[in-house]
Amino acid sequence: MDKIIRGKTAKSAATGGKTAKGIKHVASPLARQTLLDGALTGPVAGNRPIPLLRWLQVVKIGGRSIMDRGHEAILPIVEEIRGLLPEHRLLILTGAGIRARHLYSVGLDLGLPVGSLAPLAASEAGQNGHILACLLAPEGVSYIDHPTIASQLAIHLAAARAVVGSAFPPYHHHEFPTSRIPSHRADTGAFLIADALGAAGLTIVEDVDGVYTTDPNGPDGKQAKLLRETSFNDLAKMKKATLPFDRTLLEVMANARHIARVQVVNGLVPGRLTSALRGQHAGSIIHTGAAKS
Ligand code: GWN
Ligand code: ATP
Repeated sequence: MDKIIRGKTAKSAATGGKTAKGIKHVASPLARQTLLDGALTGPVAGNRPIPLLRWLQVVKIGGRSIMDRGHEAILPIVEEIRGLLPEHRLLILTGAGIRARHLYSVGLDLGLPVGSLAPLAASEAGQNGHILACLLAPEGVSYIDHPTIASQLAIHLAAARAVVGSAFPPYHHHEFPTSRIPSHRADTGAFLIADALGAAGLTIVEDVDGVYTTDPNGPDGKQAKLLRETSFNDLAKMKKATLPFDRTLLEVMANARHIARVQVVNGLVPGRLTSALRGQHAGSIIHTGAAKS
């Protein structure tokens, strides 16, 4: 007997009830269902998606913490990335840094809405990516734009061991209006793309040894304790504490499908990024919501 779905048989619900000969019906378990009822969509849409690029390592390079420091910080990390290329295939994503902070202050002073500020700041992340890609060009590394990351990443990584892109998500005028400063910035963007691709991992490169109980460079820095291992949940409970990444990263971590842990490492200390990509504990490991599934 056919299964009953809201008073109809499964067969008639899927076909819209039409049975006339010669009409080709496309059966779909979501046909004629509301997409708003999790109990109905869950069995169809709740499964873990296939990982598209499970061999990919995503590395986010801090805009303010690394790129803004110029050659003293950039050249050693470029050298370290060169050494990593034979071992890993990398999507290197850059943050926006100080130029975006300046843009925010000018834009906010003029009253620009958040959806106008988001692409302005994002373009600074792209510029940092172009800089990094130029330095890695001898190794065959190029900057690739957002649409290319979306649709042609695999072919580019078949031609080169790594590519560079902007870590900002392309939300633009769709940015959430919760804050006047775009809330989904480079760390959130790097996580979203890494999780969407089913990458092997995400490493966030900063200028501190990891996530501390409080900003180690802030007024209470002396009390700051390094959290070598923590979770998105525990960090979300630290409501007053600042973090070395966008707070929305914690929200997207909660709903992660693939990336079970993120490691935050100090890019000013040679070897930390290499250790992290080799699976070693080199900074702060943050467990995400995907860890339990
Ligand atoms: O310009 O450096 O991509 O990869 O968010 O949008 O503001 O754009 O508005 O493919 O689409 O400035 O032009 O710029 O950084 O984001 O890119 O060089 O439409 O390759 O044209 O999603 O790079 O840029 O800034 O990333 O983060 O032309 Mo740039 Mo960014 Mo390039 Mo991209 Mo935005 Mo495109 Mo886009 Mo816009
Ligand atoms: P972007 O890529 O967005 O330009 P970034 O990731 O390079 O930025 P910041 O956003 O400035 O850099 O984050 C790194 C800084 O965060 C550190 O230098 C540190 O002073 C600060 N910070 C704030 N709270 C913490 C915390 N709880 N633990 C560690 N660092 C913290």
